[in-house]
Amino acid sequence: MTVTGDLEAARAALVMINPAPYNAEAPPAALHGDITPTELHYVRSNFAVPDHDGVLEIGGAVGRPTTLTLDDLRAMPAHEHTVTLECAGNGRLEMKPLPTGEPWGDLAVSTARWRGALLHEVLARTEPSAHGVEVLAQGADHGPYHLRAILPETEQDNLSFIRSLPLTYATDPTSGILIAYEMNGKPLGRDHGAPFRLIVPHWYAVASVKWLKRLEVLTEPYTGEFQTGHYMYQWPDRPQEPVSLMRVRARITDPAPGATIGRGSYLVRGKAWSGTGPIARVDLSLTGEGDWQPARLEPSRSGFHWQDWSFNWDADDVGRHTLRARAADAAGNVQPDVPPWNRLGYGNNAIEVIYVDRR
Ligand SMILES: Nc1nc2c(c(=O)[nH]1)N[C@H]1C(S)=C(S)[C@@H](COP(=O)(O)O)O[C@H]1N2
Ligand SMILES: [Mo]
Repeated sequence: MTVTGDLEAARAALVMINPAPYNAEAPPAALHGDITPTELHYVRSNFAVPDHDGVLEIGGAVGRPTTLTLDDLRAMPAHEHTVTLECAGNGRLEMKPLPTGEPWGDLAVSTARWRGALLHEVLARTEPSAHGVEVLAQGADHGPYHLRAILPETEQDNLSFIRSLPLTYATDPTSGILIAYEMNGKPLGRDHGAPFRLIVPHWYAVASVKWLKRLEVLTEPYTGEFQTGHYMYQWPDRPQEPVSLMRVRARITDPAPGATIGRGSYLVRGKAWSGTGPIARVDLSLTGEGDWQPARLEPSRSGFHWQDWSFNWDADDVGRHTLRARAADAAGNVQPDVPPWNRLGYGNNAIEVIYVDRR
């Protein structure tokens, strides 16, 4: 099978948002289980899938610049984390006026088992300088970029995907950041960052740099296009802020929007997640007007991935019903009623509303 054929097969079950660069949402079934099967995991790429020579360079303000191969990473202690990734642009389509950017519906979110070496253990080997402030992570992907928010004209023709993380966060063992080489028990596929990528739990997935090529310890904060141009919340009424931790959010996975179900008892189910703390509660509204009632919430299993919730909905009144689910996390963050509009359309965690008919 050709490489193109492999990619086509890997993409068959997804809902395409953009053919090139390839961006695709997950189908609703991606949220049914605890783990999203790899072929149902959403894909978001800013450039075409690159070739990667299999070598990771680590340098900058470090005592021991290093290069690592896949075998070197595999020789280190392996850790597996189940992590929910959500694109910061998920839900953009519901923002009005519609911001520029990929027109994501609500399914640029998925959960997989990621296995790899711990970033802090890799960095420790290179002896980062005491003057280091950030770690830059560069993907092997690059190309022309015409959506630039800050770049001068001259740099737009060949841009690389580069992000940075605070060094204190990257070297903190509790962050759980991986240089992952396996997804759901198999080597990473090309769309998901082969041969290895960062997985940064709790952060919007823009931080999880795919096709990882270079790590560099910096003594000054990084200010590239994907750090301080795009992936910034440009609020209409307050200073802009970088996109970082995922905002608290609940989704209803059963019944499906617009479904017709019978009378009597029905188990409404869903997922909830947040980058700013475990989910503390999920409430359901069945009237469209508040009257919030607590759902049963399953405890967080890994701390890095979505939690299940359910609600026994007993109703004998036929006709159309409005269901809303609202999550709050342990840090006290609660979902808003309307999308928190910002110019580039990030972080829409507005309460989901669906209609369901009972017959
Ligand atoms: N190298 C590279 N890494 C990247 C990106 C990219 O364009 N290039 N996109 C980021 C964004 S915006 C998201 S949402 C996630 C998507 O990861 P996935 O395609 O495995 O779901 O990858 C992130 N890592
Ligand atoms: Mo994203």
